[in-house]
Amino acid sequence: MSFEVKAALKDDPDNRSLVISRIYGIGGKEFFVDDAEMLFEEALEAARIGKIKTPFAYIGATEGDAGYMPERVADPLTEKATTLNLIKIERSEATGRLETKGVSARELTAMPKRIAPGHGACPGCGIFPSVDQFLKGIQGHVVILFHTGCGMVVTTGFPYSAFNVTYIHNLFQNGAPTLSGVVEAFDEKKRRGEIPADQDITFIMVSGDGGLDIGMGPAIGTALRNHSMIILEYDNQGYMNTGHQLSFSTPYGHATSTSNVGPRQFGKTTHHKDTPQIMAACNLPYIFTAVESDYRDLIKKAAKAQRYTKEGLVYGKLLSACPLSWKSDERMGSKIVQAAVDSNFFPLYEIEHGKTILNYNPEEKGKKVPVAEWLKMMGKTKHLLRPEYKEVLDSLQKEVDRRWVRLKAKHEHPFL
Ligand SMILES: Cc1ncc(C[n+]2csc(CCOP(=O)(O)OP(=O)(O)O)c2C)c(N)n1
Ligand code: SF4
Repeated sequence: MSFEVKAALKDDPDNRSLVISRIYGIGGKEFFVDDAEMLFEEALEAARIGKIKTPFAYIGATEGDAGYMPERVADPLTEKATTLNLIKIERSEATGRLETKGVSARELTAMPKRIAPGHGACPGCGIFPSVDQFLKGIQGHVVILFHTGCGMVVTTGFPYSAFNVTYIHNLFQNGAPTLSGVVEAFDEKKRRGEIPADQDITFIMVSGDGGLDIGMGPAIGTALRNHSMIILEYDNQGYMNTGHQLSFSTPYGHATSTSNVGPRQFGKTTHHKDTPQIMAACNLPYIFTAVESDYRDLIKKAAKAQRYTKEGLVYGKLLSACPLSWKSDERMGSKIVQAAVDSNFFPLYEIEHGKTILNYNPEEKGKKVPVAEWLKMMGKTKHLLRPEYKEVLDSLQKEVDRRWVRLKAKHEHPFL
């Protein structure tokens, strides 16, 4: 702002005003009345002596120790340590789809954790079990970019980081463009011979559902350019990091801090955004949904996702428990996401080269439950079971049924 002020003043060449630049509030630093008074005193002093002693400075910032080096607490993971080659992937001649073999949870415990334990997530948070399972299916070097959000905040408390691999953080509008730029730089370096041509790195962007509201446009731009990377969304149905506000993925009737329940409100007033179908419309080579309660399915999809990056962008969505906002028992996360699957709210499916495949049909397994069975497990939706909210519950059930029938039709019909 001070540049703008200076530019406006100096538009008149005879204007001799002095301008003092001060930055305050950076990094959440408080700005007090005393600080404002001090600013006025500096300005008066400059006017009195006709010059500025310090034209530019930060208020409240403490000068750091230039020689400070945080203690190294872990060695970065090597390509060798993370290449287990346990999962076999082959393209089926009959279906043209990739088939996986060898997804053994026991054997895959040998995969070193790319995200170390000991971060600051709430007990029962679904982000890390889900992302960790996903990473078990990914071989070799990875570069991970996290959008802002709980997943990023709880892993990166200065001066430490929970990442044992190369990690980038960027904001919602910039995550997908940043990582796609890194992918391009990597390819260019290979082309120039600065990196061995056979070197592989898998590039993964992790975002919350809020990050894929605010960052939807850039994610679609990345789909248009079809960069070789994975966009992995953990959907906890709200903007948790900033205080549990609703996102577009928050389902109809669910209570959040901005979709309340009371005499005039019944929770969120619109149905949830169907992000996998948006990404499907972008014609990506591979799209999937998964949950931690079906870890075998999740890991298998990770292995396929890695293989499909050879053809371009992959998008995957994980439904991820948030006991704090869902107002649920922290031990129940896995059961709640499974109930979301069994009620057909969150169907497990993949889309390979435009063909939709349902991976699990609760109706055929005799596991199908009404959405109410899922909703009763969370405090944020318990009101929907009361008679006065019957219309809201019915509307959610109807929408879930409608989307399920449409998905089943896509599964069954070769042209849908
Ligand atoms: C452009 C922009 N708008 C708003 C914010 C503030 N902000 C930080 S985290 C966050 C919520 C992120 O929600 P989500 O992506 O769902 O992740 P979660 O916190 O649920 O893990 C918001 C709105 C921001 N950092 N940048
Ligand atoms: S608020 Fe929710 S998403 Fe955030 S760390 Fe806690 S449980 Fe995880």
